[in-house]
Amino acid sequence: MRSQRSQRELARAKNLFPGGVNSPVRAFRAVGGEPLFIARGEGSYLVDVDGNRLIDYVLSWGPLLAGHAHPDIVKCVCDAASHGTSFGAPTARESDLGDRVRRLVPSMKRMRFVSSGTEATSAALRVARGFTKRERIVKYEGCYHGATDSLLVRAGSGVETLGLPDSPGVPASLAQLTTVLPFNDPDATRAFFRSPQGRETACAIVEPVVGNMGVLVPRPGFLEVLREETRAAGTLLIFDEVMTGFRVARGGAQERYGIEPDLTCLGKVIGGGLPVGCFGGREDVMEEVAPAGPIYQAGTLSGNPLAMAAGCVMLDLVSQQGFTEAIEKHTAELCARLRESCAEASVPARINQAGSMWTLFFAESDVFDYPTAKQANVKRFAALHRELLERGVYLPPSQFEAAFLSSEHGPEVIDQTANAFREAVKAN
Ligand code: HOZ
Repeated sequence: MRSQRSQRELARAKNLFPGGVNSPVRAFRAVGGEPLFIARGEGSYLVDVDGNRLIDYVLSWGPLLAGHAHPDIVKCVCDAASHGTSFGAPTARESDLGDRVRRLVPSMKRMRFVSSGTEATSAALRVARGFTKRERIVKYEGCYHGATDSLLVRAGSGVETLGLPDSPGVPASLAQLTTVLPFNDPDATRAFFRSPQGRETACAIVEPVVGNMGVLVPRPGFLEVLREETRAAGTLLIFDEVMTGFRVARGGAQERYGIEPDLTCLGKVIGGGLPVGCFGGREDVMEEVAPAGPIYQAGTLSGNPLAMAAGCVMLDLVSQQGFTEAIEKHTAELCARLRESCAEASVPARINQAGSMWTLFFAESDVFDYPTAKQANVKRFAALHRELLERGVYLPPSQFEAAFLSSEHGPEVIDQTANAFREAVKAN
C-alpha cells in the first residue's frame, strides 16, 4: 500500500496539531500504523491522498448512514450555502428538522439543536442537575459521552484506546460527583438507586447499546431495571443515542428496546455528515432551558442552516420504508460471513451487532461489559486491522470503537470485504 503522501501530510500536521490530529483515535496509535490522510469519499469508499481506495467501515465514526457524498445531501447543502451559511437567528429549517426528529423519536417532545454530540451530553447534564436540584450523576463503565469533564471518568473510546487514566485537567471535586456503575449489571444498578446516594442523584446517562467499548448489547432486563429504579429515585434517565440514533432502529435504541428515557442526546446521523447535536425529551424538563426557563445553554452556530438542511435529507432517507432495515440486514450478513471465516480458521472471536453497528472481538467468550471487552486480544485486532488495510478494507483503528455500514454497502461490497477478511484472518 502506498503511503508516502500520507506520511508527508502527517509530518506537516504534527507541527500544527497535538499528535498530528484533531481528535485522538484518528492517530492510529492502537493499531500500530500511521493515519491515512483522506482526499475524498465516494459511497462506501474512501480514497486517500496516495490514491488508495478503501471500503470504509468508519464512516466518519457513524454519521454517514447514506455513505459518502450522497447526491441529495450534497445538493441540499450547496443550495443552502448559496443562501447564506449562518444567521445566528431562527430559521424555518430548524423546525423542519425538529419535526422529523420528533416523528422518529417521539419521547423528544421539546429539543434544542447544538453543534456536536459532546455539546448535547454536557448540556443534558446541566439540565438534569438544574431540574432536579441535585449534583451527583451516574455513568456506566466503558461508556463514552464525548469529552465532557464530568463524563471523562472510566470512559471508553479514545480514553480506553490510548489507555489513559481519567483525564488530567478534570477537577477531582467534579469527578467525585460522578458514580460509575457496571454496564449490564441490573443488581448493581438496583442497589445504587436504593441507597441514600442513589436517591440524591440527578441523572443516569447511558449508551443503551454501547458503541464506545466496541459494540456491547444490553442484556434482557438491564435497561428495564435502570428505567424503573431511576424513576423511583426521582433521577432523570438520559439515553445517549449519539451513535445508536437512527442506526439501532429507525427510532433508536429506545424504539428497539421499548424504553422511554426522560432525555435523549443525538448527534452523528442527525446531521447527515455536518456538525449537529441535539438534546431533548420531557416537556416539563426542557421548559426549564433558557429562555423558557433559567438553565442556560447557548451556541452561535446552533441550528446552522447547512447542517439543518443535510439533517432533513438524512432523516427523510431514514423515514423511507425499508431503508434502515436493509442496512441492518446487510450488516447481519457481513457479520455472519466474518463469523464463518473465524470458525474456519479456528480463531476464537465474538462479533457483536446492533442495527448497522458491529465490532469483532478476539475473545473466547461473550463480550457484554467493560471487563469482558478488556479481555479481548487487542494485539490480534491491531494485526487484523493492518492486514485488512493492505486488502482495501478500512476498519476503526481501535478495538474500542464500533464499525458502521451505510446504505451504500451493498452485496458486492460485503462480498469483497468478506473475501478480504477470510485472507486476513488466515494471515493474522
Ligand atoms: N470519539 C469518536 C468516536 N467514538 C471519534 C471522533 C473522531 O476522531 O473523529
